[in-house]
Amino acid sequence: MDDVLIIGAGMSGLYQLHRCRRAGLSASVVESGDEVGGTWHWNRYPGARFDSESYSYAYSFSQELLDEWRWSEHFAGQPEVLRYLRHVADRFDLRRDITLGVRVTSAAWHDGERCWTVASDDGSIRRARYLVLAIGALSVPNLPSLPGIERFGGRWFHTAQWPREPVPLDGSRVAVIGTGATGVQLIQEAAKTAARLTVLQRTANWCSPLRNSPIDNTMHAALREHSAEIFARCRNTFGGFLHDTDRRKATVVSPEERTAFYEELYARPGFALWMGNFRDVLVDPVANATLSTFMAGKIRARVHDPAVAERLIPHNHGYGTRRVPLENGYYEVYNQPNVDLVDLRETPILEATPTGITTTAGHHEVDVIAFATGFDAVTGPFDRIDIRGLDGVRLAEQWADGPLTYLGLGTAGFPNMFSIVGPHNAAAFCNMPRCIEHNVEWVTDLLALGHTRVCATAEAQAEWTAECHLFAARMQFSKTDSWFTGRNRPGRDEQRTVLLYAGGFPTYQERLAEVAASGYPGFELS
Ligand code: NA7
Repeated sequence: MDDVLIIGAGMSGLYQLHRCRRAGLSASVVESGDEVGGTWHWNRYPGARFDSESYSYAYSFSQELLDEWRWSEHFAGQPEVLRYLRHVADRFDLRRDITLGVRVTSAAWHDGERCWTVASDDGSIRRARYLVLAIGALSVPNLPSLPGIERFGGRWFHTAQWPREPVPLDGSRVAVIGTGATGVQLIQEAAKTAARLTVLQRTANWCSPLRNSPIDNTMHAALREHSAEIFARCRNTFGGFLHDTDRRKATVVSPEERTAFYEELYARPGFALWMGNFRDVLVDPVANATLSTFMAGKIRARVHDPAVAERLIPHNHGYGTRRVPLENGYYEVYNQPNVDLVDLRETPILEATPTGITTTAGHHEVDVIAFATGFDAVTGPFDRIDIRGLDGVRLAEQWADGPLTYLGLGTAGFPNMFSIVGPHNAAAFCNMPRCIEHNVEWVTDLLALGHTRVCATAEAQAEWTAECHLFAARMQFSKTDSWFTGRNRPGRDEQRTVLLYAGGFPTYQERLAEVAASGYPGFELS
C-alpha cells in the first residue's frame, strides 16, 4: 500500500508526486487521460494558449528546470505548454509512478484500517493511507443538450475534448457556441481560415487585449535572471499574477486620471486591466461602471457595425465580474465578411439538423460545431467520483447545498483526503501553478508528519466556509452568473454558490502558514 494516492497527472498531480517522493512518501498517480498534462492535454482546440505570462505560470520549484526551459512567447500556446509538462514528467522521472488511461470511479475511507480504497474503470482497486485529489477545477466539460445533434452530418466537439489529430477548419463552415475565454480564443483562430464562421453568443463577455509577443534572446536572459523576483511578486499579488492592484480608487481620482490609467492598462499585456486596476473596481459597482463604460467605448471603436458592437457589449454584468477572456483581434473578427454573430437571447437555438443549426431566425449550414460551453466547474470533478467518507457518507451529499471545506483543502468526515485545486482554496481563483505549488507543499508537509489520521473538524470547516462566503460577498463577481458562482449550467441554476476563496493569495498563504505553525488547529490528528 502506497502512502499517497494522487488522482490526476496535470500541473497539481505531477508536482504532488515529485514532492511526495522528496518527502520520503511512497506515492502513485492515476490519470484518466492517455498522457500527462491535465488541462493542457485535453484542451487542444485551435487557439488554446496561456492567459498568464508563461514565466509566471511555469513551475518555480526547480532552478535546473527554470534554467533549461525556454518559452518562445510571453503567452505560450497549448502545444508548447503540453511539451513543457511532458518534459517535467520525464525530467523528474515521474512516469514510473503514473498510470495513464484509467479513470477513478470511487473512493471509500476505511476508518478501522485508516486507509482509502480507490476503484477505477479498469476494475483495479488501489489502497493508500492518504488520498490527494489533483483533479482540477475545469475538467468536467459542460455539454448542453442540443436536440437533433445525433442527426448532424458534420463533426462536432466540445473544446475540452478536441481530437488529437487536427480538425481542418480552413474552407469549412464552422459554428462556435459559447464566448467565454475558450470561445474567444477559438473564434479568433477559426475566423482566419473558415469559409464561414457563425458565432452563437448567449452572453457577451468583457475581453481585454492579450498583447502577446515572442521572447527574444535578450528578453529570455532577463527573465532568467529575474525569475526569483517574478515568483516573489506573484506570491504577493491578489491572484498570484504579475499584475498587482493599484492602491488608488477609481471613485477618488479625477476622471482624467482615471481614464489615463485605464488607457495605460489597456495597452499592457495579459491581465493588467483585470488584476492591476484600481482597488475598488471589482468591489464597488460605481467604480466598476466607470471601467465598463471605458471598455464599451473600446468595443464601439473597434467594431464597424454599431448594431454588432452593441451585441458584443455585455449589458448584464460589469467588467471583470466574470472571468475576463483575453483577445488578440477578437473584436475585429466581427468586421470580417465571413463572420456572423448570432445573439441567442434574441434568436435562441431550436435544434441541430443534418446540415447545421436552426435558430428562431433561420438555419445556418455548418460542417463543424464547436461547443465552447465551459465546465461543470470546481465541484464537478468531485461529483463525478463516488467519494465516501466516515460511515459511508457521500461527499456529493455533504456538498449538496454548496461545498463545505476547511482551508479549501480538507473536509470534515473525510479523513486523510486533500484537494489541491478545489472549492474554497485560493487555487481556483489564481494563477494556478502559483497556488498549486503552495498547496502541494503545505499538504505534503502535513502528510510527512506521519499521522495515521488527519481530519478537519466540523467547527473549523463551518468557520472557514463562513469566511469564504464573507469574502465572496464583498466582490461583485458573487452577484453575477458564471462558473465562478456555479450558475453556468443547467441543474445548477437554482442558486449562486460560493466556490472560490476570494481573500487573495497573500492572505491565504498567511492563514495557512499560521495553521501550520500552530500545530494544525482545526484538524484532528492521530
Ligand atoms: P465559460 O467561461 O464558462 O464560457 C462558456 C460559454 O459557453 C459562455 O459563453 C456560455 O454562455 C456559453 N454556453 C454555455 N452553455 C450554453 C448553451 N446551452 N447555449 C449557449 N451558450 C452556452 O467556459 P470557457 O471554457 O470559455 O472558460 C472556462 C475557463 O477556462 C476560463 O475561465 C479560463 O480559466 C480557462 P453564458 O455565459 O453561460 O450565457
